[in-house]
Amino acid sequence: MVNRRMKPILLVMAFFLGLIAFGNRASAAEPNYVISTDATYAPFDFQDKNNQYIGIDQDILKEVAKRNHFTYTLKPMAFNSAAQMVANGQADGIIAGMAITDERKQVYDVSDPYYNTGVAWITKKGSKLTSLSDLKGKTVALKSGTAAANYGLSLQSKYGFKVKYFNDTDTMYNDVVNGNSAATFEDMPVIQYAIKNGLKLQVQNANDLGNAGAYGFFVKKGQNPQLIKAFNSTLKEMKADGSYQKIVNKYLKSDQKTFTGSASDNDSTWGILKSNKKSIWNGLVETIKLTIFAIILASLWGLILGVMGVSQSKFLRGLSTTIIYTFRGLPLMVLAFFIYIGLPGVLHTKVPAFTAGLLTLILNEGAYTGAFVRGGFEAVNVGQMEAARSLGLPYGKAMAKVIVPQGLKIMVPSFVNQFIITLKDTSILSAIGILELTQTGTLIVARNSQGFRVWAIVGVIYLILITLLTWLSNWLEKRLN
Ligand code: ASN
Repeated sequence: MVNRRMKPILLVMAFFLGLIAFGNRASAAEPNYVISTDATYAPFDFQDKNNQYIGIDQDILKEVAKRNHFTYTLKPMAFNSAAQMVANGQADGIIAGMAITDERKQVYDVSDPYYNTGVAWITKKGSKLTSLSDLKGKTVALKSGTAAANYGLSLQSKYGFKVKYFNDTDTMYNDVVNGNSAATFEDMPVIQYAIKNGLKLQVQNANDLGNAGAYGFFVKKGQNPQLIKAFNSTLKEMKADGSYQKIVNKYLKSDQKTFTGSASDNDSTWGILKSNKKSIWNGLVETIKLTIFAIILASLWGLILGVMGVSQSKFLRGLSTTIIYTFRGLPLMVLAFFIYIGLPGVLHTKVPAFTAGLLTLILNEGAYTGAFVRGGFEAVNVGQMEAARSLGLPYGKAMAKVIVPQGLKIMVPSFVNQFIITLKDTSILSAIGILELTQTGTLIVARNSQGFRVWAIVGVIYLILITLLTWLSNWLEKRLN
């Protein structure tokens, strides 16, 4: 029975794995590079309402690619992960409002500077804190892995503040706006832009910025020197022919709040939904895709682990227990980072984010599934196996014909539960830059600062999805019984 049912599932599985493997191939005509970026770093790197990445960095990068005849695949994510992607060889280069520092020069090769920056310390608008010494005992919000965070940390012991880390600039800003953190450190051009677009924060050291420096385009040390050369020569040309200035003016001189800020979205929930429908739809599709693949493949993997767990072989039982123990014990995000950011550095291969995310889900959800499948088989009365064997059925046949069908029935509620958990767990994969629903929400909030409404919308969509999934599972459950 299982075999007959498994055949089409295996075929579908093979087809989709093929799609994943080949879907990311670029055309052979022009070289294709993987470039990572910070997903929410206006005015340098952010998304417009049509899901397109825009900003000073993005416009320059587009021009560099065009003039040097290459294409690129953009990987937008949290800055810290984006930088690690390059350090580990997962990405060929990074443009992310990334400051040129001596430490970074040890790990990366860097282009000529293209934009001046310096670190500001920032409080809520109208705050009574005006000197760094006022921060004693207070909490300061920092963004992981950034030059601004390092600058903040260098002042920590002198001024006696506590620190708290965030992955993206907007969540960090919000922590200060909401009064959870007293201050934050961020690059001047970035905070200036946010304030201009209505964020209720205030720079305290406008005339005395920390670590004055400049942004550059980075590649891993010793690799892709042609990209640095291309960037530098195009930057020079663009400065000479005025196109560089035009890009800067496009984002900084416009008086309208065209590119970010709540003014560009109608502030109502309906308005937000309407003006972001395309990106929300794309995020939803990605979440559904991940969930479906993960549910099918993790269930199969879990079944295999479960069958191994009750097999006659001590070795297989031990192997199953070890795999379940390991992958149930690892937090999902750690596993995702390990597969996406850690492994490629050692294996010298690039793993597409979707594949890494899917593999993470299969290993994690599969381990949970394996545990309850094993339990389900064990729950089928031992007498059943003995009876089947005494009727002359070999072990394999007895399993397939007697134990598995009964065990599966016991497991159905656990499967349904696991499907729902899998759907919710896809949101954790936003951390490796998969543009699913949660990451889509992050990007929209980065643009319109409407955290309450956007997260309410995203939450309701998840609830609808879970309701549909539950209905579907219940329907399947009835059919199986
Ligand atoms: N400005 C940051 C840095 O240089 C990068 C970023 O947050 N996108 O570290």
